Amino acid sequence: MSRLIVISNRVAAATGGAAGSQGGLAVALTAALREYRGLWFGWSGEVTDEFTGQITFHREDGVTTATVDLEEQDVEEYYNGYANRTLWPLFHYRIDLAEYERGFAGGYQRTNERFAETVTPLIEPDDAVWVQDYHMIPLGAELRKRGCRNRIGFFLHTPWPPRRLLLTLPEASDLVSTMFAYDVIGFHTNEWLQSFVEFVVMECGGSFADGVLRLGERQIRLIVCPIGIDCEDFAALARSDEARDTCTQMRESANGRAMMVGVDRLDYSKGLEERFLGYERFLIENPEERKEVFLLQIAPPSRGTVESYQRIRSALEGLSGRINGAHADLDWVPIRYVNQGYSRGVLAGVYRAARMALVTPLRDGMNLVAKEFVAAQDPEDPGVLILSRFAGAAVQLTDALLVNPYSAEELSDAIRTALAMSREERIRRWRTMFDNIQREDVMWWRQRFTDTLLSSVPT
Ligand code: GDG
Repeated sequence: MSRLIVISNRVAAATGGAAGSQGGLAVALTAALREYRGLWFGWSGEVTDEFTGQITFHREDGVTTATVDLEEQDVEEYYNGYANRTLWPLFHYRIDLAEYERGFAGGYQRTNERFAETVTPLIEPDDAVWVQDYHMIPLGAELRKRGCRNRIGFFLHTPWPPRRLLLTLPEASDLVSTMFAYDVIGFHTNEWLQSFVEFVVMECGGSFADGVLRLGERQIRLIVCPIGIDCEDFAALARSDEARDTCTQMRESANGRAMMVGVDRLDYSKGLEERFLGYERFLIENPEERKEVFLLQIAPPSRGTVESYQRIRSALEGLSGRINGAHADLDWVPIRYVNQGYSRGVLAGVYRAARMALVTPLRDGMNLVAKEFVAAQDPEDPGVLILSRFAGAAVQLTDALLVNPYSAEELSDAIRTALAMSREERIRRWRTMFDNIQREDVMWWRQRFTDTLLSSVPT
């Protein structure tokens, strides 16, 4: 049987697979690596004076990781630059925030070449290679240049932008052409897949039929493969002592009020400002109900060295301060805005204590928080999920209250609907969503991808 080589920007530590310590993605990929053997390769997160390509191996619990340090300039141009200041905003439809710098593009290419050069000797002839995400789009082509004839798959965790937006990237066609080195490419939704197809057909002269995209001699199998969570483990975590204690503590501090919860990396794609404004609208439109609710927003900072992230952080501090200043009373504050991360057990308890979740990204590849919230609910008395139509998760979770996150009115209406929803309706909606999350969990996701990859014909 083939070994599996997973390649991603960062490598998660293999810490035994308990849902309490690892995210779902790490659980799924380490499980896959245990099954197929193989290894997980990526950046160590460390900076070195001069790139040497020296690999640090680590073996734990049946999983081998191989990491490499990068130079400061690589981190600036490849990671903080092209990945987080060019591709991330562009792929989330934010061309107003995207920075198109030749230096970033060059650094991205160079670093991908370095990754390819370093990992090539680790790849054996029968291995299947699975590259993850927008940091590493040209990696497959770089591996091919170095003689790699293995099956190589690529999975994109973000949306794929519409053709006309992608055209704002000067090197878009070249970047997309490199993707023909892959045998299989997976997207969370058909919408992202179709945008990719449209670009290749209209801009590169490719053709598409029966899930296969062709360009010249090359062909790629495209699949829709929505990522899931470790549903059973997360539901069990929500019944753990840590989660129960958190749930009790949150309910006591809510003092009979309905808690709404948001949990997001502090990122402009997550729609936090619009969420706060929608909630404020609810407070203004429903003066009799406003002191019956409060919003707990957990938003651990991310990518803090990038200016657009510093701006969103200060914008949110200003907005939450203004809303609290305008509406708070002696015994009530409308928004509890928390800028730190918590353990997954605590998060599970917070989700379970909440009457509703506000998951309202402006654009999101999938959104795992929506699924975690559903998995953590008490089946006898579940909370309501308010979910953006523009998250990939909305395709599967059609029984959420789906909203346009840009519309403060829709958000306000959805909060009112959620508060008034009968227990029967909450249970009915929750059941359908939970069944989906249980069926199409993270193991299902990686199985669907690796099955497709392993059944593809090697180059
Ligand atoms: C990308 C795509 C796609 C958050 N706060 C804490 C914490 N988290 C965890 C959540 C969840 C994860 O981080 C966030 O996942 P999302 O899917 O919501 O968003 P991204 O980070 O943007 O992920 C996204 C995903 O990749 C997978 O393909 O769904 O669309 O953008 O698991 O629980 N975890 C802990 N403490 C926190 O305070 N422990």
